[in-house]
Amino acid sequence: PFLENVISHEQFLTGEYNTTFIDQTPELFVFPRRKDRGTKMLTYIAETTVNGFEGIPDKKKPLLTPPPVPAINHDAAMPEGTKQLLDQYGPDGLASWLKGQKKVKLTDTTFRDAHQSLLATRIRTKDLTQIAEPTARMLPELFSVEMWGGATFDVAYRFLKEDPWQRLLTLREKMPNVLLQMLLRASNAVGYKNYPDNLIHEFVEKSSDAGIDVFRIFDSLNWLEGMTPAIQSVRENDKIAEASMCYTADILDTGRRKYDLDYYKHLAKELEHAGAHILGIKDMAGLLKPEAAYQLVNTLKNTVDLPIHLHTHDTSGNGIYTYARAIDAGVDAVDVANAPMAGLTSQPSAQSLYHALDGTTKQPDIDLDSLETLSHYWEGVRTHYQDFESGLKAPHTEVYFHEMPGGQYSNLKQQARAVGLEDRWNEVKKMFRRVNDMFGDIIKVTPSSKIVGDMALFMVQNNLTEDDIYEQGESIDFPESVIEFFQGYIGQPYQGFPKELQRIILKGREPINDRPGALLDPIDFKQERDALFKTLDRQVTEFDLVSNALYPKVFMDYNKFQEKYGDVSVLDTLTFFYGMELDEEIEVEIEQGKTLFVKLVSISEPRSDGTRVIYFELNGQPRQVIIKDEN
Ligand code: 3PY
Ligand code: ZN
Repeated sequence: PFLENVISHEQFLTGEYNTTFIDQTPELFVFPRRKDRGTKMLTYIAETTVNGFEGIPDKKKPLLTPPPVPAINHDAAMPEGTKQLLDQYGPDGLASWLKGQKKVKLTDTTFRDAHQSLLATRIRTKDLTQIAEPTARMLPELFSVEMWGGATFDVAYRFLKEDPWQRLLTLREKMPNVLLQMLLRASNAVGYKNYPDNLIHEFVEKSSDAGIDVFRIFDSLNWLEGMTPAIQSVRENDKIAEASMCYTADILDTGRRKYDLDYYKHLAKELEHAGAHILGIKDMAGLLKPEAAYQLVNTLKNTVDLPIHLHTHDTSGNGIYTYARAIDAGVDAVDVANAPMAGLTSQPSAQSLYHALDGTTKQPDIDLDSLETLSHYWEGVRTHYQDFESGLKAPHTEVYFHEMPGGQYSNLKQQARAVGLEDRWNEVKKMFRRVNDMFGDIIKVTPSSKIVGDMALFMVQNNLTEDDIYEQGESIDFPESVIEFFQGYIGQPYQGFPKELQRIILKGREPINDRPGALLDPIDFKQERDALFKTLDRQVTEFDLVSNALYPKVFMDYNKFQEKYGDVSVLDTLTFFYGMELDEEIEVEIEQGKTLFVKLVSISEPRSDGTRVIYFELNGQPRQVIIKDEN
C-alpha cells in the first residue's frame, strides 16, 4: 500500500524531482504475488476439467493432433509487401497504387471475419500467432490481412480471456510486410452503442499505434454523420480510411426502390467527400447478386475516383460468381478466406476464386501452393473449434429473404436456443424480416442487426404479431435496445423512423436527431487512469484505458479472471476449452524458455461440501487444487 501511495502521489506523477532511486532499486517494485503462476494455471485447468467451458456442452476432450505449421526459414529476409508501400507513399499513394493494379488484389479475412462467421469468433491468439509468420512469408502479395475489430475485441476478453491488444501487437510483429486491417463500427467502435467522440479518436489512435493500417469504417445505418469522426481520426493518424457502404436489399428488385443504384451512388460520393481513401462495399449478409455486383461496381467506378474494395459472405453459395462479375466491372480488391475457413456464412474461398479466374487477366498474383499449404493448418485448427460450429451445412438462399448478416446467423440461433425457441427458428427468421419492414426497411449490420434480432426474438417469444404491436404497444415493455434505437442513440436511419411505431415504442420519451457522440460527455482519461490504477492495483496502459472506457464490465471481469487464474492464453486450445483427461500430460510454455509440465493424476469424488480435490503433478512435484463441482 505504501508503494502505491508513492506512485500515485501528485508530486511523483509530475516527475519534477529526482527519481533515479527507482531505477537503482527495482526490488522496491516487486510486489508479492498472491498466488504463483503454476497454482493459478492448475486452478483453471481443474475448474475447466470439472465444470467445463461456457458454451461447450460436451466435456469430452477431442483427440486431435496439432495442426501442421508450415516450415519456414525465420532468418531469411521478410519479403516486402503493401505495408512497405504504405510506409513509403502514405495512404493516398497506396490508394493510387491499388487503383492502378491490373489484377484483382485480395484481403485475407481468415484471421477475423471467417472465424467470426463460422466459429463465433472463437479462434484464439495462440492459433493465429503460429500461422502469422508463415502467412506473411508465403503470401506477401496480399493487399491486407483482416485480423481485428468487429466482434474480436469483445470476444477476446469475454470468452477467450485474452487481451485483444496483445493479439494485435503480436500479429503486427509476425506480419511486418502486409497491411493489417480492422473492421471499425464507426461511432460504435468495436461495441454495440455510440461512444463519445474523444473515445473514438483515442481508440483509432491507439489501434494505429499498435499496428492497424487499414480501417474499414461502416455505420450500421449507413449514416454518413455517424462515420465522419472515425474517418477524420484515421486520416489524422495517416492510416487508410476505407469508408464503406453497407449493401442491403437488392438493386435488381424493381419492386423495392428504397436502396436503389442511385442511393449507393449518392452515398459513394458522400464518402469520397468525407475523406475516404478507399471505397468499401460491405455486403455483410451476402445479398449482392452477381448481376447486381456488376451494375453496382460499374456505376461506382464511374462515380468516384477511389479504388473499390468488395466484401461479401458466401451464405447463398453465389459468392464466387458475385466476385467474378464485380471483377469484370473493375473492382480493385475483394475479401476471401483460406478454403477450410471459407464458404457458407464466411467469405468465398481464395483458392476457388483463383481457379475461377484461370484464363483471365485479372487472376490474382498469389501463390496457389502457398495457399494450399496454409490451408492444411486451417483445416486442422478448425477441428479444434468443432463445438463452436454453427451447424449450417449447405448454401442458404433464404438469406436473400431474411437478410441476416453472416456473423449474426449462428449467433441469433444460439440466442434463440437460449430462450427455448430453437424449434421455432423458422419463425424467428421470418420475424426478423417482418421487423425490418416494420422498422422502415433499415440497414442491418451490427448493432442495428442485433436490435432487429432482439425485437424478432421478443415478438416470437411473446407470441406477438405486428398488429399486436400497433394495438397493444402502449402496454408492452419493449427490449431496451429497441427503445434506444427509436431514441436515435445509434443514429438516424435513411428516410427517418416510422413515426407511428416510434411513438408507440418511446411512450413519451424524446428522440434525438443529432449525432449521439457529440452529445455524450467526453471521457476524462486522466481521471479514468487514476481510478483504474486504484481498482486494478497495477500499472495501467493506454490500451487498458480505452478498453475500460469501451467495455467497463467486460474489462473488469477479465481483470478479475486474470487475478484468479493468471494468463491462460498460453494453454493449448484443447486444454483451454476442455481441461485435461486423467493421466494426460501437457507442456505449457509460460514465457519464452520457461515450460511447465503438467500431469493430471486423479480427481476425488465430490466431498460433502460439493468440492473435489484435483491431484496434479507440476514439473514432477505433487500439487492439489480444490474445486467446487458445479454440475
Ligand atoms: C461486425 O460488425 O462485427 C461485422 O462483422 C459486421 O458485418
Ligand atoms: Zn463480414
